[in-house]
Amino acid sequence: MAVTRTFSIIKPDATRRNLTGAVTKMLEEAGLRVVASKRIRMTREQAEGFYAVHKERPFFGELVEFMTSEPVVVQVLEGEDAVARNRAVMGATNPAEAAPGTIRREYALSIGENTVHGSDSDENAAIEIAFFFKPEEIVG
Ligand code: FUP
Repeated sequence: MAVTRTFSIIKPDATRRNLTGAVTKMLEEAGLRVVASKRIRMTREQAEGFYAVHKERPFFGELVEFMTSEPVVVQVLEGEDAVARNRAVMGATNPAEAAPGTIRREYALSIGENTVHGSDSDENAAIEIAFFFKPEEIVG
């Protein structure tokens, strides 16, 4: 297994409840290192661009509204097999299906307000990291 990077978002339902530290602690305990992090208020253009793959889905409008409703924390995470490691600690998209000990089981409110985003492949991780970070902002 190689050390790789993935992209994470701590979503508005978590920043609103002051859970940035609690979520980050679970990421760190899962063996991931935060090598870049910034708190931003996502613009509509950023949210629509980031989630363009879901444009035709019925929940797209709600998703964009939610992601722009409060600040988010965008992060680059590094670790052994980072994409899979992060997906494992995140848990299933729907918190009702998320395994015990996962972030979504612990903190997510619903399938929409589900606390964290994590890239689903190395290819998408690279695209998503470049969407929010300049290379010099990532310090491994
Ligand atoms: P995930 O990779 O687990 O974040 O899940 P998806 O890429 O399938 O979905 C991305 C985001 O769309 C979810 F985090 C929340 C939102 N979504 C809904 O609001 N309703 C759905 O039925 C599915 C996804």
